[in-house]
Parts: sequence; C-alpha cells; structure tokens
Amino acid sequence: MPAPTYRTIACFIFLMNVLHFQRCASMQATCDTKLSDLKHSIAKVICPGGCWMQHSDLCGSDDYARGPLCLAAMHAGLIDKEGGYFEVFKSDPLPKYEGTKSYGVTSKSCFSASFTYSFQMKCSTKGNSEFSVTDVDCPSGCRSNYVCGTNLYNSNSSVCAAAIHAGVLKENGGTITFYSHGGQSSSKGSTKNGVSTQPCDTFLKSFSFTRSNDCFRSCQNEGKCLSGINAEFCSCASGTEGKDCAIDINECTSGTHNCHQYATCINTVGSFQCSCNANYTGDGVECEANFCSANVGLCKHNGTCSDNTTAYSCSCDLWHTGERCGQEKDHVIMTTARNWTDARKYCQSIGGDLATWGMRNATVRNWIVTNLLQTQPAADYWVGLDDIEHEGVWNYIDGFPVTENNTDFNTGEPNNIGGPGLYNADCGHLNQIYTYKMDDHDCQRNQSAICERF
Ligand SMILES: [Ca+2]
Ligand SMILES: [Ca+2]
Ligand SMILES: [Ca+2]
Repeated sequence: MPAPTYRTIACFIFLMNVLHFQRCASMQATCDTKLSDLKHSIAKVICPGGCWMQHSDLCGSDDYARGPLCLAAMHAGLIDKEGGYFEVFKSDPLPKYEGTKSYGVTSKSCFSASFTYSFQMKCSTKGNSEFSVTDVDCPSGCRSNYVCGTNLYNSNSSVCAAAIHAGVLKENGGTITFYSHGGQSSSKGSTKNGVSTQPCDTFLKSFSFTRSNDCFRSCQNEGKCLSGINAEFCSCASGTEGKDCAIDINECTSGTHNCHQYATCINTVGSFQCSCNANYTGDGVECEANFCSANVGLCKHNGTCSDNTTAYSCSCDLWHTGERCGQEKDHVIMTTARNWTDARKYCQSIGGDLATWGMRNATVRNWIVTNLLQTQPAADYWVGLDDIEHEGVWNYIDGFPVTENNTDFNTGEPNNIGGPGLYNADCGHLNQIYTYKMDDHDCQRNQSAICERF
C-alpha cells in the first residue's frame, strides 16, 4: 500500500489549521459518497471517521471499479477509522479488478467498470481538475496516451503525456504542476519530445504547464498571455484564433452561429450578431413573425390581420374580399333559411337590403347566378320585389316599378301561385327549377336570400 506523501500530509495540516491554501481545497465526503460521485479526474477528499461497513459493493485492490469512496481509501491504507485526507484519481477502466482483504476491509472481484479509481496518478488520468493549480506525481511510460492540443491542452487529454509533450516531464515520470484554464476555440496538434498530439476543436476546459503571470506577448481581442518554461503563447477568447488571437472567426460563414432561420447573421470581431429580418421581431436567436404590427393597415376595410410563420392573412368582413380585403362585394348570400320579411331584416342588419339593382341589371344578375348561388342543396333565393300592397302590381323595394325590360320573369310568371295549393304568391325569388329566373312565391316560405349593398 502506498504511504501518504509528504504533500498530502502537509495539506491535511493546513486544512486542520483552517488556512486557505488553494492546492488543498478538497471535497468533504460522507460515508455514503460513492467513487462514481467523483466529478473530476483529480480530486482531493476529506473523509469523516467511522465509515466502517462489513457489507459493501467495494470492488478491486489498489485500482477500484466501484464502492464507497471512504471505504476504498481505508482498504488502500490511506486513512483509518478516524477518517482523513487523500487524493483520488480517475483513469481508464481495466479488464478485471481483484478483491482482497486489506486493513480489515474486504473487497470483491469484478469485471466491467466505467472508470478506474486509484490513489495514485495514472498515465490515462485526464486534466479536468477542479483546481486552478494542481500538483501530481506522474508514473513512467505515459508517452502514448491521448493528448489534444499544443501549449494549451484539452482537459480531455492525459496530463502526464501532455507534460512530456510540453517538455516539463521526462519519460520516467516525476512531479509536475499544471494550471487549469477556461474554454478555447481550437488548438493545433504537433509532435514534441516523442509525443504526438491531435488537433482539437472548441473545448470547454483546458490546461497548460504555464502561468499567466510575467507574460509579455501581446494577445489581441482579449486573448490571455500564458508564459511557459520555453515560450509564451496566447490563449484566445472564443470567436478568435491564431498565434496572437488576431484572426476573427466568421461565425456567419462557418455556420457556427445560432441565428434564427428568419434572422440575418452579422459577423463582428470576436463574435457575431443576429438580427431578425424585416417583418420579424425577437432577439435574433428567436424570431417571430410580426407582419401585422410591422405593416399598419395591411388588411383594408377593418379586415382582421393574423400572422403565421412566413406570412400574414386577412379575415375580411362580409362586404369585402381579396388577399388584403381591398375588393368590395356588392352581394352577400344569406344561407340560413328565413321567410321573405325576416330575410329582408337580416340583409338590413348587415348593412344592406334584399337585392334590387343587381336583379334589374342582366349582367350583374348572371354574374351572381354563376358565381354566388349554390346549386346543392337545391335552394331558391329571396330578392327585393313584391306585390304585397296591390295584388298584381309589382314593385322593387327601392321604389322602382317592375317592367318586362328590367325583370326576367320565367314564362308564365308571376302567376300568384307559389306551388301546388298555394294561391297567394306575393314575394319575388330566383327559382332554381327555372334556372334561377324570376318567380313569385309564398312570402312565408323559409329559404336563402341575396343581400345587396346599398
Ligand atoms: Ca466573428
Ligand atoms: Ca301576388
Ligand atoms: Ca309563381
């Protein structure tokens, strides 16, 4: 079992004295904390006393696959029943984990695991430390582990292989210090000191073996200068790239912007902006159609405007039609069946009356018959003429007398017959069986009507 290192003991003493010392910041575990609760690859933990369990799922020896964190540290001999401080490292899974009895704690054997948890740094341990400055002891033989980047490494990289690449660690291992940084737009791959690294795209967390103090390289666009053992380099702010962070990334042409499909992307140095297109409102990431409010009077004649995703639509009043309700309608069909008097009241209620001038004009009348009347279901249509006052004397309700020239009665009409047995027909209608020529009919019959604008 590895003995606690001098550094571990030193940190513990600092913590006991309640001194703030960044490298010793640590996680306070409970007896229930699992190895799988560790979020970072490198963690520093304080366990309470009394974490004694006869039965647990602790699996492995030296390298553990799962189980209670504090019990694993006891099994490894790092802490005793009184609890204590230790460092724990996450690395790649192994094919098998052997169970043993050690320091009075029994562990099981198991095969599958997501990670290996150990109390010593491994070659595959990644650099996502929760600390801004971290000291670790690297083993030997880490040259072939995965690393991404140059100078500034993706936190997904092996710390020890990156350290060899950066020239701060020899092949046979040793102690190194690394520094955590924020995200990076990209980092190039390269081969140095026998380690080949991959290029990497945007990543959220990075590390280097350099500090940002005492650095004289001028980094543009808010890039941060990092000084190393052999060189100084720039850690670029997102949206810029290049040696000195002088190159703007054009998010609009590279397709990495998040502007809405109805917005325009505007490239800026170090960033980009989204602006909703005409007839859309929003922050550019979300754009909603506002054709109606952006274009006052879009729908004419008090038509109701409504937006949909890509256009607007107008809902017109009874007397208007067309895409923008710009077209006037002279005739409106009443489809609810009513008697002649009630049909007339309905037409007046919507601002018109039963049709008169349209019936006297053959062209208008034919247009109505062709375009407005429904042949199914069979329907006759009240219009505005009658002989209610004097039987046999027909007049239009607007005062014009009915003549042979202005009214197209069917042959034999008006005959004062509204149908079999109905010998009192005083109201005019267009009769479907006469191909909508004029006829007289019983005024009490309920049927459709043609309303007309004054
Ligand atoms: Ca840009
Ligand atoms: Ca009559
Ligand atoms: Ca008749």
